[in-house]
Amino acid sequence: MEEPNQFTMCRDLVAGLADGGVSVVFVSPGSRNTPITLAVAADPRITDLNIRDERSAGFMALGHAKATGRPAAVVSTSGSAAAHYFPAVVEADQSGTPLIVLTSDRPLRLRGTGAPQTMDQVALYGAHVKDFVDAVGFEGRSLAARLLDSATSGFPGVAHANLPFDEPLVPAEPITPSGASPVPKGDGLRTECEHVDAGLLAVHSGRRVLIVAGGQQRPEFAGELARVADALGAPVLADPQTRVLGENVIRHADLLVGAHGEDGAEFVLDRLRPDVVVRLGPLPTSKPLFMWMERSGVDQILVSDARLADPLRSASMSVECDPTAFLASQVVPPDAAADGYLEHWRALDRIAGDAMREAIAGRDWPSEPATAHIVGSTVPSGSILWAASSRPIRDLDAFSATRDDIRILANRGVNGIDGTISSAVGAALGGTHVTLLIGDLAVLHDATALSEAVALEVPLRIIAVNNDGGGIFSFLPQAQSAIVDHETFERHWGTPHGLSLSDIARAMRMKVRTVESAADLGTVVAENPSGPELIEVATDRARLLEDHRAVRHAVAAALLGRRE
Ligand SMILES: Cc1ncc(C[n+]2csc(CCOP(=O)(O)OP(=O)(O)O)c2C)c(N)n1
Ligand SMILES: [Mg+2]
Repeated sequence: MEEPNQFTMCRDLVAGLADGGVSVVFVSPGSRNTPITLAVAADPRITDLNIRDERSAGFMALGHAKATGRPAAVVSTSGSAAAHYFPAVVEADQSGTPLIVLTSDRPLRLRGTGAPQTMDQVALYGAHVKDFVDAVGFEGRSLAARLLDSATSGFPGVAHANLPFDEPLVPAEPITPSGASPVPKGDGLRTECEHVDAGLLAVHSGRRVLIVAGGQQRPEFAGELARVADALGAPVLADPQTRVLGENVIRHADLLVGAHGEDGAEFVLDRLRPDVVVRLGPLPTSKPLFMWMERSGVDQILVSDARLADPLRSASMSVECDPTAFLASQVVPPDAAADGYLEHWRALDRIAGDAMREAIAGRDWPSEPATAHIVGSTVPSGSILWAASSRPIRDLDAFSATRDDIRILANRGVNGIDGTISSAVGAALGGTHVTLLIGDLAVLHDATALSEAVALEVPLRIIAVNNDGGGIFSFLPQAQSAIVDHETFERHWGTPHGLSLSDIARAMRMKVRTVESAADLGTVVAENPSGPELIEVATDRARLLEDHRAVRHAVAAALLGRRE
C-alpha cells in the first residue's frame, strides 16, 4: 500500500473537494504551498487559476461561490499571505457563502521559532469561520469531507484548514490524480428545519400580511414564496438580491416605503399598515423599510438560519430555519387573503413606477438615478448584475424595477466596498455574463483586479460611476452640518481624487468604451459583454442629492395625488 505522506494527503484532499462540487481553486504564488499547488494542478476535475494577490483571490472565490452556489477554494503560502483572505472570509461568513480556505504553514517543529515568512496561523480568522482544522496528520479525503460539510451545512460559511508542509516540498514522482470517490457526496443543500408548525402562517388567514424578503436565497425560494404569498394575498417587498417576481411582488418597494409628505413623515406603510410582517432572511437594503420595521411595533415573524439575524431586535417571534425550507413546510388555505390589501399596494406601485420613470427622464444626463435605472432595466435576461456596496446597490433598489430574469449579486454580508471587481470576476468565471455597477472609490480599492479580469478574459462589463469620491457621504448629516466645514468634509468623506477610471483601465490593458447619452448606455448594456470592458459614467457629486430628491419628491407627490 502507498505510504501516506503530504503529497498523497494533498492529492486526496483535492480529489475529495472535487467530489464535493469544488471545480475552481484560486491559488496564489508561493513556495510553502508547493505540495497542495501541485495537487490542484494535477487534478483533471479542477480548474486551477493563479491570482497574484490573495485578497483578490479570496474575493474571486467568494464571487464564484455566490454565482454558482457551490463551494470555492483558495490556496496560499504561509505568513502574511493568509491574512489577506480576511475580508473575503468575513463577507463569506456573514453572507452564508461556502468558502474553503487552505493556508500552508511550516512544519510543527518550526512553529514559534521565528522561522522566515511565518506567523501564528492557528485559528487565524477567529470567530469568523465555522470550522478550523490544524491539519497535522490528517487523511486527505476525510479532511475534504469535514471541510465541505462545515462550509455547506446549515447556514453556509467558511472552513479553514492550515496545512503544515515540510521539505522536500516537491515529490520525487509526479502526483497522479486519485479520481472520483465511488460514493459521491451530496450537493450541500441547507438542512431542512425540524419541528416547524405547518400552520404557523395559516393562523393569519384574512389578516393583512406583509412579506419582507432579503438576501440570496435557494433557487426553489421564488416558487415557494409565490405559493404562500398568493394564498395569503400578501404583498412581497424583496431585496435586489432576492430573486422573486410574480403578482405579489411590489416592484418599487423602496420608493414607496420611503415616500414622505411635506411634514417629512413617511405615509405608505401607515396607510397600508400590516397586521403582521413575515421577515424571510437578512435585513433588506432599503433603509426606510428596515427603519419602519424597527419602530412600527407591528408583530414580526423572523425566519432565518443565520447566526446574526435580528439587528433590529424587533422580531416578536423567531423561527430558526432556512427560509425556503420554512415556506415549503407551510400549509395555507387558498382563500386566506385579506380583502383588497394586495390590490391597494399594487395600485400604489404602478403610480410610483410611472412617476419615477418620468422624473428620471426629466433630469439632465448623466445622473446617478438614470444610470442605475438604465443598467437595472436593460441588462440582458439570464445574466448576473453585480451591485457594489455604497450607492450602486441602493440606487438599483430604488430606481430599477424588480426583475426575476436576472440575478443580482452583492457583498451584503459586511457591505464592504473592497474586492468588488474581484468578486464580479469570480462570478463571471462561472460562465454567466456579468455586468458590474460600481462607484469610483470601490474601483480604486480593487484596481489590480482589472488586470486579472483581462488575463482571465471573463465576460464582464464594468459600469463605473465616477463622482470623484464617496457620493454616499453626501447623504450623511456631516454633509450639511454647521460644525463640519466644506474642506473637512471633502478631505475625510468626499475624498476627491481627480483620477480617470478609463485611464486606469487602459493601463491594465482593459477595453474601454464611452457612452454619450442615456440611450447609448441602454444600447450598450443590453448586449452581453464578450470580454472584459469598462464604461465610465462621469457624474457630478454636487448634483447627487438634488437628483435623488427630485425623483423621490415626484414619486411622493404622485402618491399623494398631486402633481408638481
Ligand atoms: C472596505 C471598506 N472601506 C470603507 C467602507 C466605508 N464606505 C462605505 S461607502 C464608501 C464610499 C464609496 O464610494 P464609491 O465607491 O465611489 O461609491 P459612491 O458612494 O460614490 O456611489 C466608503 C468608503 C466600506 N464600506 N468598506
Ligand atoms: Mg463615488
